Amino acid sequence: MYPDIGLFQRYSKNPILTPNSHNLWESKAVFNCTTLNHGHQIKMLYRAVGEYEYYISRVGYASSGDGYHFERKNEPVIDISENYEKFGIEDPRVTMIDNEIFITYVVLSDYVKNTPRVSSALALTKDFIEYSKLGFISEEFEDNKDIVFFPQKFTFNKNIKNENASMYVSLQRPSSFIGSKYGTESPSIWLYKGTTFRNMNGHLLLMKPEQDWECLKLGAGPSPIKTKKGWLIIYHGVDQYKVYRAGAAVLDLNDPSKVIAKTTSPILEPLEPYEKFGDVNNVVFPTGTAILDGNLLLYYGGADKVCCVATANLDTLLDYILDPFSLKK
Ligand code: BMA
Repeated sequence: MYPDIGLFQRYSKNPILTPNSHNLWESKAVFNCTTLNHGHQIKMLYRAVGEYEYYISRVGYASSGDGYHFERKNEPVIDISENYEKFGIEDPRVTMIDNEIFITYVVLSDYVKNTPRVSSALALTKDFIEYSKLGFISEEFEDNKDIVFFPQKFTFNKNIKNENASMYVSLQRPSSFIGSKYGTESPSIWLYKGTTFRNMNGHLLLMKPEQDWECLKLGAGPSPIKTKKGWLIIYHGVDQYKVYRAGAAVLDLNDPSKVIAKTTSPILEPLEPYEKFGDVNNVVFPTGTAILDGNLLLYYGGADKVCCVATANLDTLLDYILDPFSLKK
């Protein structure tokens, strides 16, 4: 347990979503929720499990007018329809790029010797009603999870005057990029660039585990948030006992391959019963954000069972990441 730095206030009525026994598909667990907000209107996608025999996940939808009270749809909105996702659709992440809503998610295509073959896929929507599935965005069976896109394209070399110079940028967690050749001994967060989202071949190591609480692996959480001080990144770190905590970093606004600062202590860790006890104990898994009236609402899965929210003042959070002593000043 780390000293509570008091940055985030958990919502007193957490969890905000719990399993719904009336709908089989979401009767056992609802967690790892991702969000998009326009003012106080918040759209949410969440991972749902309805049985433990195969532990197959689907994606449900909920919406809110205040960030805390959500109304859910009775049917999953992204259900299993393709062969490559037949053992589940997990951990969606939403981002809006040029008026198109990108949804990345993890797909389980098969099991080999009880181990799932995992990749990441992409779906697009304009309205959270119709969704089109675009297939894999990682190598097939690459075990590349936690893919989130930046909400805008970047022009890295301003001298190149062609429209292809504008690039999609994403954070990814390719589990096989480890060893001396890769510069990291544990699965880490890599920054990928590409002129199309299917062709993101340019990659570099962005953040690797540095602290005990993140020593096993790191993975990006919600889509990066553009702020005056840089791109705000919230990620999960896993320790040797498989406790999941949230950390944060700030990246350069024009060149997100530059890490300006990264927290040494977690910003949120499992402390409440709904974070400590569930289908997987001791998990805080951040996947969504909303900015309301200068506050950052952080949505996260608690113990792979429920959806929760905690709030921090955005400026205080940024100041803390850039200078951890700012809280005490
Ligand atoms: C990760 C993902 C998440 C899950 C977490 C903790 O690998 O599977 O969906 O919340 O583990 O179990």
